[in-house]
Amino acid sequence: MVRDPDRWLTRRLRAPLPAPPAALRRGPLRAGAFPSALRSERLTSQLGVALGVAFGVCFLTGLLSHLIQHPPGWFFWPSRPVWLYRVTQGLHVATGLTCVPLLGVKLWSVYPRLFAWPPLRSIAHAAERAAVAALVAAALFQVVSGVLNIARWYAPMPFFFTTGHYWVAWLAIGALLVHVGVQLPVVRAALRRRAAADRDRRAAADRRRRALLTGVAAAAGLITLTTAGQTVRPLAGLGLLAPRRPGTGPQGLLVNKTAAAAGVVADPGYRLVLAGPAGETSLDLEALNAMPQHTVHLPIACVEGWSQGATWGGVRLRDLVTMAGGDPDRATVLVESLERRGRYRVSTVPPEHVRDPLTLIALRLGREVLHPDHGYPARLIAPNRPGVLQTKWIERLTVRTPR
Ligand SMILES: Nc1nc2c(c(=O)[nH]1)N[C@H]1C(S)=C(S)[C@@H](COP(=O)(O)O)O[C@H]1N2
Ligand SMILES: [Mo]
Repeated sequence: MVRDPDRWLTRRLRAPLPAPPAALRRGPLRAGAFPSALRSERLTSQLGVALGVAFGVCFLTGLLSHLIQHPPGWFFWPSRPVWLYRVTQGLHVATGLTCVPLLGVKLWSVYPRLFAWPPLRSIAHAAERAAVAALVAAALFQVVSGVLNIARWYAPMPFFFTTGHYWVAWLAIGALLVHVGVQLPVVRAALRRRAAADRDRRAAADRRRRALLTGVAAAAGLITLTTAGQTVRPLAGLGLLAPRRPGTGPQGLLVNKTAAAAGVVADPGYRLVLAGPAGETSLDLEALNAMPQHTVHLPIACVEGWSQGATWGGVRLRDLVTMAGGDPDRATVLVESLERRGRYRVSTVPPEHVRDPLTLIALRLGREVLHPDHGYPARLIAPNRPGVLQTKWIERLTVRTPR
């Protein structure tokens, strides 16, 4: 009978495993195969803290974006301030891209451990290594898939980006929390340590470590700047991992999907179908233009990190809800596009956005009629809403008022 199962298990897990034959100890497995004095627990710890912060912010802002696009019953996302999503999603993409150099150097600082000898000291050691492997794989997956998505290069991804990126984020954050739990004592000791011995050698190594960290910070800063360049015009000339240039595209505004790509062609007989408690009607462009017109200045804030403000003109969604016999303060509106296929042809506008007087069915950009690529004849533009939910080429609005 086992007296103390806890200690028994610990002893079992920590019991040394037989070492593999020493003859296998060649190449990178040799003792002293990685002589760089630049690698240290201190460097790895500092990079780890920076990476942890960037990853944490990236995870939270990403989760927020996911919740806005797939809101569960308890979730509430306000329509004001109008720029909030622009900021949170900009942060998501910027912190994600910052992880590229941080992760690269951090992996460089620890990869000799891949060749630790013996490879598996005990069952506990094997479990630790497996957990680190899962973390590294998940983190690399997130960074690589995110960069590919920004570049809109889907060929290397044999899965739907959003779903893969979302679920692996949970894997990564779980593995990260375990990793932090295991490494926290090591990190704290490494960050505090100031051994008196070997002062000169340490000073030289410290200088090089600082130079390396400065390089990493500069790379991270440059990437962040160029990401911000997707939103902040004066920085738009730069562009590293962030390929979009604000101000380009028809009517000076970026386009994610063109009318041609969506298979939408202008139809002179266009009518907007409006369905609600009062039944179904349809409005042609003349009727829409005869309604009270409003002008708003609102950004398109794409999930991929670019955003750009523009002046839109058109009809308030709440006026259309009233016309359909719905309650403009409580109704939800289903928006459907003329686009026949495509994941973003339908979106739901929740009550707080329907209610907001800034939410328009836009007919104009500036003083001009919408360009086909911006959603002609009519598109949705609402405050503080992800670009992917700003449905273009609207064919039908269905008003639903709760009982
Ligand atoms: N019907 C439809 N609407 C759509 C899309 C789409 O693919 N189909 N793309 C969305 C995305 S991802 C963005 S960022 C915005 C971009 O609007 P813009 O092209 O006018 O800048 O439109 C949104 N509206
Ligand atoms: Mo987008």
